[in-house]
Amino acid sequence: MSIYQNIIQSLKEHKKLLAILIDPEKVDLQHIPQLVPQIKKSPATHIFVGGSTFEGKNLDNLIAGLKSHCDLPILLFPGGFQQISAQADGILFLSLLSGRNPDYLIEHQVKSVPYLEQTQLEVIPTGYLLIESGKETAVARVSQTQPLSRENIDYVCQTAKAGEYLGKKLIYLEAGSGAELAIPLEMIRKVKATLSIPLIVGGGIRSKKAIDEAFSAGADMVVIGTAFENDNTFFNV
Ligand code: 1GP
Repeated sequence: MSIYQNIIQSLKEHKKLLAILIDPEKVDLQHIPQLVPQIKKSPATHIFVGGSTFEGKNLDNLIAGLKSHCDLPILLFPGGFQQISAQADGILFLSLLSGRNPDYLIEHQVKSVPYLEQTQLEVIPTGYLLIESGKETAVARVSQTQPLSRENIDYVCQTAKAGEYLGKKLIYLEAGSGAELAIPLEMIRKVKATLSIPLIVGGGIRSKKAIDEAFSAGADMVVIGTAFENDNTFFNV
């Protein structure tokens, strides 16, 4: 079964999904043997690998290291076309629908095709929506786009639905890594009600309570990066 079919199947069975995000700029290869047991002890169902500013160096080795110790599906979560590795299982093929920068709507995607064609990666079209979260985030800085307003939930719903109509298979509501404010629960609720495809929520979620609240509001998958990065035992206590 493909990774995407598995996600759909989990949702049918009312199972919630949790991805741990590994930023290759912050994890070195020697650290993997200590990191993986903590991932295995956690409730994670997926591993995402990527970052806004990473240039792709050592990505193959990092993913091969993760794979040799752990059998969770590994999905690339690329900040740019350089972040492609045949070692992963799939790729969230992101299009930054909240922004109006053609580079992140289509240019990186076009540039990535020759690299993707060298791999067997499962490509999952994903509408990526950056939402205002307090201070400027790395995604906004690197993509040179404005996040969508936290207040205008109707417009966020409209953007998410446009993504679904464009054929995206997932919608990702992103507050940004280390965001001051996570995605508002009311926004999760309304976007979920609008969509008939799975909803991923991430950015600024730093407690188990916040994870549960995001799930209860309607997130099908929650992404945890910084909280696990700062404390690898985050899920165990
Ligand atoms: C960032 O949504 C992810 O792209 C995770 O964010 O690092 O704040 O958990 P955090």
